[in-house]
Amino acid sequence: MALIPTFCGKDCGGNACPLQAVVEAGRVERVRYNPAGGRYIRGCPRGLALPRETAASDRILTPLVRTGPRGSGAFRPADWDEALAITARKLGEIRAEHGPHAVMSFSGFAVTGALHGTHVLLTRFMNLFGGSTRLTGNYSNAAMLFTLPYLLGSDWIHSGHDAATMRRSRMIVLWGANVLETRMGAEMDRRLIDAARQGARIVVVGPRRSFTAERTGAWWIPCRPGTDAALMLAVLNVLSTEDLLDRPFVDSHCVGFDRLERYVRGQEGGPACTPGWAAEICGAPAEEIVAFARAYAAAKPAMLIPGYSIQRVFAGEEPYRLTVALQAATGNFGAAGGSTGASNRLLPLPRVGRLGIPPAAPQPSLPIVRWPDAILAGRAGGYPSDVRALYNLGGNPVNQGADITKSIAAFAKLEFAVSHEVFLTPTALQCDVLFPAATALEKEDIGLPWGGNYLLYKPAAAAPRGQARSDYDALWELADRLGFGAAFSEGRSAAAWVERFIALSEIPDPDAFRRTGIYRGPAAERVGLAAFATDPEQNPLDTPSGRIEIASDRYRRETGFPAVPTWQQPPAEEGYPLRMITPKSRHYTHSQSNFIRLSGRNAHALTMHPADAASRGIREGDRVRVFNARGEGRIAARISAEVMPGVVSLPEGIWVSLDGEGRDRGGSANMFTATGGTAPAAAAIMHGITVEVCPTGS
Ligand SMILES: Nc1nc2c(c(=O)[nH]1)N[C@H]1C(S)=C(S)[C@@H](COP(=O)(O)OP(=O)(O)OC[C@H]3O[C@@H](n4cnc5c(=O)[nH]c(N)nc54)[C@H](O)[C@@H]3O)O[C@H]1N2
Ligand SMILES: Nc1nc2c(c(=O)[nH]1)N[C@H]1C(S)=C(S)[C@@H](COP(=O)(O)OP(=O)(O)OC[C@H]3O[C@@H](n4cnc5c(=O)[nH]c(N)nc54)[C@H](O)[C@@H]3O)O[C@H]1N2
Ligand SMILES: [Mo]
Repeated sequence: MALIPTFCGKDCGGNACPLQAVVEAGRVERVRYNPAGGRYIRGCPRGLALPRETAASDRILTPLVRTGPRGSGAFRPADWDEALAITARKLGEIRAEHGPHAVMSFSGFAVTGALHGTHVLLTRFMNLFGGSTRLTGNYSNAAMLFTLPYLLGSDWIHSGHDAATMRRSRMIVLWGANVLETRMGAEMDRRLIDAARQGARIVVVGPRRSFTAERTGAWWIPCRPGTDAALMLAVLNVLSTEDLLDRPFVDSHCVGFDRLERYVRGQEGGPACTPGWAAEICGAPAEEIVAFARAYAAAKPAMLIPGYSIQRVFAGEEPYRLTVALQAATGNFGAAGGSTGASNRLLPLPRVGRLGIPPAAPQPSLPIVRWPDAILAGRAGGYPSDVRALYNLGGNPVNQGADITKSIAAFAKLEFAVSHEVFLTPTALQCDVLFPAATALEKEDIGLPWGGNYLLYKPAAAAPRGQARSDYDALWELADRLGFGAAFSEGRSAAAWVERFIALSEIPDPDAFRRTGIYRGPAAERVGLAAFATDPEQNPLDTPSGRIEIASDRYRRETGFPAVPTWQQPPAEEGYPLRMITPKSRHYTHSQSNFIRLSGRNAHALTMHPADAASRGIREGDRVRVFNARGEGRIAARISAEVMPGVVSLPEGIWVSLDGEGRDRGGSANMFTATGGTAPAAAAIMHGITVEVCPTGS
């Protein structure tokens, strides 16, 4: 028996958590937590399921070539030679006839790591191919990425907070963050539980009393999906009118806070953002908003951890701008035990080499949420290119992008589509060629955590099953056939790259790193933008004013939206009175749900409030019809007051399974989402979706 350090390397909220594979006779018998991570840097049950993914009976084990209509599932096995030859020929022909930009590059984020990270691998490949139509942003946090530079300048990339500092927090506000399920770093969950035990007050704001709220005994402040900006503005109103603001901090660190204050007091033409005003919009009682504002102002330091959920809604830019304003208003910005109000992820990792992306000539690009529209409408519809082929690496865009019906129509228009996959996913079913991908346990790599001061190492715990190959090896072979293999690989095997990345790193003892699987960076308890917070004169931010730009005229000029964050009412849709949220499930990573079996209380279901169920004649366990203008699905109902009235919750990630009428029987959330995105960031909208639910048969 051998114990081998490993990690998942998935875009799962942890991204690199120390695990250990128990290997017998070349087979991974099981995976357990790697004790080298200590008390806090821990894996989660999803990591323990890695052997199930690798050993799954429905894994793709040979290259496949489509023989029936797209989506039919008719494929024949092929050998690598043939599958590579078909792909090289098709891509080569399309490039010769229409130019490289006729290929859309869906460089997904499903796999992370210094070498095998799918986003970098495919971007590197396509840039050497001559370019492609690129998809910008991501489904996770595109509104955050858009707004933070206006507030914090280029310093935004250091605006994270370290989970280790939670022990100093007297209050931890999880605003739309469900970290006991989404993790947001391998350390967050245990640190949060410990902080709660030591007396930090935990507050959860959102449309459902989440598992995190339940487990930490949190104060749950209900807030309807997509209405966080109203609630935040009301908190600022109370802080301003009750003189609870940290004025010295605001005066020395912010510009434009006075304009925001005038706005929340109703001195800019709009209504005053009073607790009563916000209560009508967000559903939290006015007295509770007042009580929260007072408690938040009194508890110093207070950490505010925003979930990405709050910006994956209509006008999601605004709440994200306001989380930063709240942390500044209370003087918690950049304090130990406080935070900047931005993502916890934004702190530097220890230095290590990683695969690079060679430059490319300017290429057409568009926001990722609109990929189906770009294929369907092309240049005639105002998109930058006419796409004929799609290369997908590390994504399941049909299931995970918005509007599945439209996504399938987009695939129908393609001449050629190729994926590297482990399973026959809804996207894979639409492809012409599938390359069998090696799994996390079958690859050597260096793990780059989601906000953490450490690095992980894993050797391959087992040889790839069947004919599976790592994405790196497969792309190298394909690059060879297209004439740029040497540029793609720089002559290095996967093992040689990992060796080089370690040589380029700050790791003093590579042998220990390889043996234990972990290297910890030296500085403990890092605080994002602490130097600026301590002395803004000496350490100004890289913004035009050197301060936090609470009001940004540049934002107004460049986007046409107000300089200060404001409340923007999401549009209602006649006939669809319920608001759907589509949170992450604790049990699986996005659509990597097929090899996880859930039953009983954990089974996939649509959760609705007892009042909404009763008024529709729906009982616990009934299969219900869920629909809106974009699609329809059937799914079991779960009835619980853990969601607010008017809200239904459907975990994202279950595979779509269409019947002959185009209705889903699987329970996939993206039957209902739309591809338009937010404005101005064009970020995905995946919460607060308007739907109606009724019993089947009606
Ligand atoms: N288990 C698991 N964890 C993951 C992932 C996974 O696939 N599985 N994926 C990872 C990835 S890639 C990402 S980007 C992150 C995303 O992390 P988040 O975006 O933070 O995750 P969500 O589950 O979408 O939202 C968190 C919670 O916000 C609440 N919520 C929904 N809408 C609203 C709203 O409008 N306002 C407020 N206040 N709350 C709302 C929901 O109750 C939900 O549980 O998660 C990471 N963590
Ligand atoms: N409704 C709704 N939709 C959402 C979200 C939501 O909250 N609600 N969340 C969004 C977010 S934040 C994100 S990040 C996206 C995630 O969307 P995706 O990244 O598309 O989702 P995944 O299911 O994690 O991964 C895609 C595929 O990668 C495959 N894969 C696994 N390992 C490997 C490998 O080693 N090599 C290769 N080539 N493939 C591999 C898996 O089998 C899986 O099919 O989903 C978004 N979609
Ligand atoms: Mo994400």
